[in-house]
Amino acid sequence: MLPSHLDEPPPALSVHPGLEEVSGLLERPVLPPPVAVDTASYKIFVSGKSGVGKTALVAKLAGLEVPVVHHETTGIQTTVVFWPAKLRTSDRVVLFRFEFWDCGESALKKFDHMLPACKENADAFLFLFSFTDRASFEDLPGQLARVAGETPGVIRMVIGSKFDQYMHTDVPERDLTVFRQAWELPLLRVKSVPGRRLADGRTLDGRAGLADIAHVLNGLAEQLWLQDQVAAGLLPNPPKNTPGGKVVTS
Ligand SMILES: Nc1nc2c(ncn2[C@@H]2O[C@H](COP(=O)(O)OP(=O)(O)OP(=O)(O)O)[C@@H](O)[C@H]2O)c(=O)[nH]1
Ligand SMILES: [Mg+2]
Repeated sequence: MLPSHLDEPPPALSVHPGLEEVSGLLERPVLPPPVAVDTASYKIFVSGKSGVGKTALVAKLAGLEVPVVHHETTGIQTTVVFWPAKLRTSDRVVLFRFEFWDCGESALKKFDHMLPACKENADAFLFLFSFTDRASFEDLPGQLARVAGETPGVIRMVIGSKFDQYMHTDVPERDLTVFRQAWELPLLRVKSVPGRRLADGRTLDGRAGLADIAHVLNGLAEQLWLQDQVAAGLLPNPPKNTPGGKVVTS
């Protein structure tokens, strides 16, 4: 099954939303015994202005409660999310292990060692802006230069948060079009709002939560897998600035 947000299938990868597990650092989800699983681990740095929704997004990706009040993240917070995907070329299942690095913006500014620590050995950068904060959108080129300027090989994805507030947006579609044409980066939209509850009124409805975030984890898995295939010489290099050779939107 192909993710519905793709215009065309990525080579060699088919992602199955609906199988994700939230696990602690020392565990990993158990899949049925006949399924041979390889684990592919990646470090992902989540970058963006204070209040754009970095912590909320990571919580949402991990299937956890989303903080509704803004509490500045006081240092670096890491969260591990497992995401299984089945390769199209074989029946092999790859268990993607994403380690998200979320650092509060004020801590990043205050302590010089934070940014290098977050960037070190990162496989992907997520650049967040908020649809309700024009300055966070205008800050993107600066962020891209600061964070990814010296490491052009690292996957870069742009994420517009607070998409549920689109009616009140400060970032109209035409600006996104201009940005996409200039940067040719994958651009996704998210709404990190508290998820639907089950009948008991308390427990989060995991299936509904998945529908909100599957496109982000699928997009990441595709970009990272593609990069690994290129690095291993199994696929030709995509054109400059376009991991995957095209822009993915959702
Ligand atoms: N409506 C809505 N609110 C959101 C969304 N994402 C985040 N928020 C809210 O925005 C506020 C700030 O979100 P955080 O995730 O704490 O922001 P942050 O980027 O981690 O900020 P720092 O840790 O200070 O760098 C919180 O009140 C969140 O509930 C979203 O997609 N929609
Ligand atoms: Mg935070």
